Amino acid sequence: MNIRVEKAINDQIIKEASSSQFYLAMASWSENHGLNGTAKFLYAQSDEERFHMLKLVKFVNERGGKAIIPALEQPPVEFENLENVFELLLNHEIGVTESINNLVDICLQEKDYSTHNFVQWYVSEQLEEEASARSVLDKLKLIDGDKGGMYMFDRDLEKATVLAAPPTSATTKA
Ligand code: OFO
Repeated sequence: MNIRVEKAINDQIIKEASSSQFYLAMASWSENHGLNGTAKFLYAQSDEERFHMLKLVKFVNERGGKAIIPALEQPPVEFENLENVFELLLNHEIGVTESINNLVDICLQEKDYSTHNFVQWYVSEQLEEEASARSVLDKLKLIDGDKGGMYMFDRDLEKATVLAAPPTSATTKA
């Protein structure tokens, strides 16, 4: 496997694993603040990020490279409020999108078209995740801390949560 592409995917593995940890911390905070629907949504997001990481691990190994499982920094324990949680989540996703775009660039520079093709799945996934984070944040801004609104928001988010299935190989859809 092309060394530069392998390194860029290993860097992306760190990002996906960190996303999973970050969202897990947000889920746990939400659960401790009585926001069970939000917690369910964020636990599912955390699982999804882990699947994104796994897909990359499997891809590198299946291509004859070596996936590196990283040590991770501890995510925050406290958040200001729910709006702050989703602002952080959106900003985090914007950063991950930049990193995926960088990976796409490297694939093109190295003429690694099969990895480029594989990475397109992440390009669309990032579009969806940014859109979803923006729409949740817009709702929270509308509610503006109203208790009744927060109750409905939390209940709606629980209903909207679809748990992701784990990939069995790099080419299986997560
Ligand atoms: Fe892995 O999709 Fe977001 O970060």
